Parts: sequence; structure tokens; C-alpha cells
Amino acid sequence: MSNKNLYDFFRSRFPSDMGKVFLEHDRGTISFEELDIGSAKMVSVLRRRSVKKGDRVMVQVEKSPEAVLLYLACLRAGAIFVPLNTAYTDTEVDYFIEDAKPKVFICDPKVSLSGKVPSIFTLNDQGKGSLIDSFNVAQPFESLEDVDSDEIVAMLYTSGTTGRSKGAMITTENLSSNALVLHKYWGFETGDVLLHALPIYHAHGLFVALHCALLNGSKILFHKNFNVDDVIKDIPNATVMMGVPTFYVRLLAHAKFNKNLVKNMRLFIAGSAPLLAETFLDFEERTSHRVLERYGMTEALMITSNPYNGERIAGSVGFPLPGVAARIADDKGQEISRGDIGVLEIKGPNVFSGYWNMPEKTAEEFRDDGFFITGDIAVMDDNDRICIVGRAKDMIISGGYNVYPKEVEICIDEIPQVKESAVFGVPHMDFGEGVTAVVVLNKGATVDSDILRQNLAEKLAKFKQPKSIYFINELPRNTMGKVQKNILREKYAQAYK
Ligand code: MLC
Ligand code: AMP
Repeated sequence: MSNKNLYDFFRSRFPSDMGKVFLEHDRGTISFEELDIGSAKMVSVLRRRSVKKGDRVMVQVEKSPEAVLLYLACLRAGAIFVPLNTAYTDTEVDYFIEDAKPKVFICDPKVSLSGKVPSIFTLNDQGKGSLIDSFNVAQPFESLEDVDSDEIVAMLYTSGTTGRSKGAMITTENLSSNALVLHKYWGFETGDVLLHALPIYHAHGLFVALHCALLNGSKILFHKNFNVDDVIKDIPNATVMMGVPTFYVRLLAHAKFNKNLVKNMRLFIAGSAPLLAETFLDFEERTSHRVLERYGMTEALMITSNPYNGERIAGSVGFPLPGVAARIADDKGQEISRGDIGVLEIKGPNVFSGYWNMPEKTAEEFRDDGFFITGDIAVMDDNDRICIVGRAKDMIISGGYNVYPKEVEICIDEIPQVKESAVFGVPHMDFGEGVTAVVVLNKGATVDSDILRQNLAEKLAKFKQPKSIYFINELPRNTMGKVQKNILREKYAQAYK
């Protein structure tokens, strides 16, 4: 990318007819021209609060077109966009504020953050709030900040095995290189219309989906969230859809989802969690479409993909994307033989520049030769095709959201009646994996699961809270004293069947 600003790079690909619709949403439409002017006005709003290049702009709002303008305004201004999942509780948000020290925080009018951040704007899902009051009287600030390819433009929090979330620092080059590769690899073409029902506080909905459409000058059918009836209604108007596997499971469960409905669709893409072979096959049978599965992570955006023109295989995440080097390695980072199982390590322009304020943690996750240790267990064949077969990290993926058991266990163990707990994932028909907890109480203590739930609800986002809690007398441990989660996973395998 030769442009000195990522927004400028996207803008250079906008259609010549700037009156064309970019976002079609529940309250109207936004053209490319309105996007350009609106994001410039949003820069003025931020500048009035003294936001400068490198300042963090933290955003915890429902999905809205105004939030997209805000993201693009941050790119224009060189500010670091820090989106947060709206499900995060006050306790979780306090940590992010303390860690990222944002210059300004944009949140729902209902949220109270007084005294915690220097400056606050509000924005609700109806496009109302103090941010919009300022926006409505702002003049566009046209000039773009120079931002080098290795400078950070976004920071996305990912949970960690220790229970402490880490801010992944994403650079201009990470985003531009990945967007260009995906746009080409997935064959984006004139006339494509993207159905967008993902949240825009994670890499999938914010970067992968939005950037492909921006680069293609495409219209986005912008859904507030994934509501299966609304999506079914809009599928005939779209040509491309991206989603987590839960989207496809829910579509398949809908009586109106059939071949005729999807006749205008060119491509269904899945990722963020494993797509079950069963879902892939059912989908093909029902629609004649082979879902294109790809694999990625916040720290490296998209890493591998099944081909657009070649064979898409159930259970495989395809090939390393152009420019991405991948190897399957042992625990020392030595490449092992093709066909053997090991940890996937990667290197390329897509790989982030490290964790915010955590140089030691960053160093731990990179090899000396620059390869990043994904923590995913995989196997690669002689043709470079990769299958993800497990995770070295103790992590659950529920409906495309990562849950680190340690974080949940810490919260459960803080409850006075609890001696110890173990949290693990077991198959869940809708969410892929269901967060499940077993709890050992202190001798003589009593507490019912509702009390436990109430307690957790104050500290943990809903998607992290266990869907089932079981009380047991003691945790299964091996001779080293390590909790044997494999035994628990087996024992409770039928919990959601
Ligand atoms: C919502 N709930 C969840 C949940 N989402 N519980 C577990 N896991 C989830 N993912 C809670 C709700 O609060 C609710 O609780 C209950 O579960 C059922 O809610 P729902 O109405 O079914 O939720 P819904 O709004 O439909 O959300 C489900 C979903 C959503 C799958 C549509 O979670 C979603 O959009 N997920 C996408 C995640 C994503 O974008 N991941 C990308 C990460 S980036 P109750 O008890 O109140 O009923 C990444 C990199 C890469 O991973 O490779 O892409
Ligand atoms: P996140 O940190 O939210 O970006 O989640 C990244 C993790 O999601 C990866 O490390 C994988 O474990 C998982 N993941 C993403 N896509 C896939 C996929 N197609 N198949 C299996 N796991 C996936």
C-alpha cells in the first residue's frame, strides 16, 4: 500500500459514482460520499476532545452505521480504535480502561463511567447520543494523518490463559495486506453485495467483512445482529455472506432456507470457530453451496483459507494465504514432518506487532526467527493444506467468542463457599461448544447454582458464564495434581445433546 493512511487506501478504491449506497441499514442508507464526509465530520468531533495520533479511542456501543463512521474517523486521524464487546460487564471494562488509558470513551447513554476516563461521548443503536449531537454541528476535517505501515491503528482485546486480557496491537500493514489478499483470494467482483450480521467489535466483522466491502466498493446489507428471520429475508439481495458456524447451523434449522432462497449467492464464508463437517455437508445438500471455511485469529487476522476455485474440504481450513508462511512445529519451534500433529506457527505481514504493555508476554509467543505461535494444534499435508485438530491453549469457543476457562474459574473461586472449580467446553448444538463448570464447595458449605450465577453475572460477560454448573465432591486430578479436564469433557459430553 503506497498511501500514508489506511482510510485513503480504502477511499482510493471507492466507486467513481460516490452516490452509490455503501451501507443499507434499519434506519436508511449511507452512500460512499456520505461515508467520506461523515467520517471527516467525526474526525472534527474527536479533535474537539483533543484526540491526536496514537491516542486510544475506546468504543463499547451497539452495532450502528455511526460506529462505522467512528472507526473510519480513527483511521483518518491516526487514533487507535479500541472496540469492546457490548457484553462486557463494568468490572471487565474497568480493566480495559486502566490498561489502555483511552483519551475518550464512547458508550451507551445508559452506562455510567464518571471519573474513569477523561472524556465520554454517548451513542445508542438508534444513532442518538452526545456523539451525534456534536457530529450534527461539526464541519468535515478533511486532512488525513500520515500513519506509517508499522504504526498501530487498532487494538483488540483477547483473553488469555492466565485470565488477564491482552490488547493485540494491529498495524496499518496488518490490515491493508490482509484486506488485499482476501479481496483477491475470495474473488470479489463488481456487483457483489455483502450480508453483514456479525458484530463490529471483533476482527471478523470489523476488519474481514468491512474491509473486503470497502476495497470492492460494495454495498453492505448491514444487520444489527444475527437474527435468522431477518437474514433469511435479505439473503436474496446479497451475493456474499460471512459468519461464524452458529450462523450456518441456525440457517439450516430454518424451514425457509433452501436452494431457491440462495440462488443469487456467490459465496458463504465461515470462520472464527470450527465448522463441523456435518454442517458443511448439510449445507451443501440443502443449497449446493460448499461453505468456504477459513481460519484466523485476532493477532494475525486471516491466516489460511480454503480456495475459491479449488476444492473446499470439510474439516480443513485450507492453505496459508499468499504472503503467510506456516509450519507445524514441536514445542521448541522445530518444524515436524508433514502429516504429523503439532502447533501451528506463522509469519507474515498479517501478524500483529505485540500485546499492549506486555513485552514479556509478546516475547513468549514469538520464536527467535519471528514465527508467531498460534496455540492451535494442526496438521499440514504435502500440498500445504491445513486441518486444525485441537488447541494447545485452554480455550473454549462459544458461538465464535473465545472464553478462557481460567478467567471463569477465578471468578467462581472468589465466591466464599467455593473451594475450587474447573471450567471446560463440551459440544453444544448451537454454539459449537458450551461453557460448563464443575464446582467443589468448602466442607459444610451450601450454595445453589442461582446464587453462583448471580455472582458471576456481575463480573463476567454473558457469553462467558457457564451454561451448566455441576456440583461435585472433588476434581479429577492426575498424579502431578493437574485437573484432568479430558475426563470432565467426556463425563459431561452429553450436557447439551
Ligand atoms: C450470546 N449468548 C451467548 C453467545 N452469544 N452465549 C454463548 N456464546 C455466545 N456466542 C447468550 C445470550 O446472551 C443469551 O443469553 C443466550 O446466549 C442466547 O442468546 P442468543 O439470542 O442466541 O444470542 P445471539 O444474539 O443470537 O448471539 C449468538 C451469536 C453471537 C452466535 C449470533 O454470539 C454472535 O454474533 N457471535 C459472533 C462472534 C464473532 O463475531 N466472533 C468473531 C471473533 S474474531 P440468555 O441467557 O439471556 O438467553 C475471531 C477471528 C476469526 O475469532 O478467525 O474470525
Ligand atoms: P480470536 O482470538 O477470537 O481471534 O480467536 C482465534 C481462535 O479461533 C484461533 O486461535 C482458533 O483457535 C479459532 N478459529 C478461528 N477460525 C477457526 C476455524 N476455521 N477452525 C478452527 N478454529 C478456528
